[in-house]
Amino acid sequence: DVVALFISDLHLQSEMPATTEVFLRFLSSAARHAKQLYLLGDIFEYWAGDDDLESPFAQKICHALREVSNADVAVFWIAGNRDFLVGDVFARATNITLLPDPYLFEHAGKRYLISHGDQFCTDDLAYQQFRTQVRKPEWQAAFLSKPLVERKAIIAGMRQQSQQHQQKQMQQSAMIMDVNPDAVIAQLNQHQADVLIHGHTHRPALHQYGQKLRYVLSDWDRDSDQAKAWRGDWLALLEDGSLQRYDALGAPVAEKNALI
Ligand code: OKV
Ligand code: MN
Repeated sequence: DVVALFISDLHLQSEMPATTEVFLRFLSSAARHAKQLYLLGDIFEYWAGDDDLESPFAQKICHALREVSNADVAVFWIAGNRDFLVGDVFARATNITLLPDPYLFEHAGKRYLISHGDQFCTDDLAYQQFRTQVRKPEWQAAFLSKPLVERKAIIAGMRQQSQQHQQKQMQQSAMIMDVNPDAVIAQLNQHQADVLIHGHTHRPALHQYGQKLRYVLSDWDRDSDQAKAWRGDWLALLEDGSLQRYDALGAPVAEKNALI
């Protein structure tokens, strides 16, 4: 039996329907066999505010998430750096439970810490500064007081600037900086956690620090590059406390154990 499933970094947006279709299929099949489903951030490419729930795209996702919880699967959500403006209205509409980042739970005598993962990328100082600002309730209140079209224009501007910056710098991969191992170990120790599960870096792997493990989820983004090897993994927590990775087709994937 599957205790919980973990996914992240789907980067869903209406302009890129292929990934959305794969997600909807996942929600109506594999997700139903678990007691709990954890969405660990960047499910949306961006979320401008819960007043955007009326769009056909949002309605489709919202309805599909509701159907999962109607099928007796508890759905939990940790915000990513692209969908941190998901709020209580969205949570009520979808019947998901919003969790703080990081969030700790216990199963079979082990302690699991789950997170989006961007907080561990402490070497990216500019990004951490931006994160601190946009996570402030006052900043969010001011931003959400702007009209939806204006918020979308601001986000579009940021995305365009970020793309231009990447092109200029010719370092596409450097945008997603990896976690800082010291930051990871500090959090694991602080929470006395045995296992950390996170996304954000798009570098799926299993890392080991002494007795402690760090599972990194893959992204699901296929639309942006059809030639890219298909990823869309999910992690399953089993009754015995072990974690098994599955590929998009539901086949078990062996971990490449990257020892640090
Ligand atoms: C994504 C990263 C740029 C890292 C902004 C609300 C806000 C969404 C957004 C804007 C930025 C994503 C969506 C981008 C990731 C970067 C730079 C570094 C490390 C808001 C909702 F702020 F306006 F409220 N964003 N973009 N980075 O350009 O695609 O992950 S992005
Ligand atoms: Mn992210």
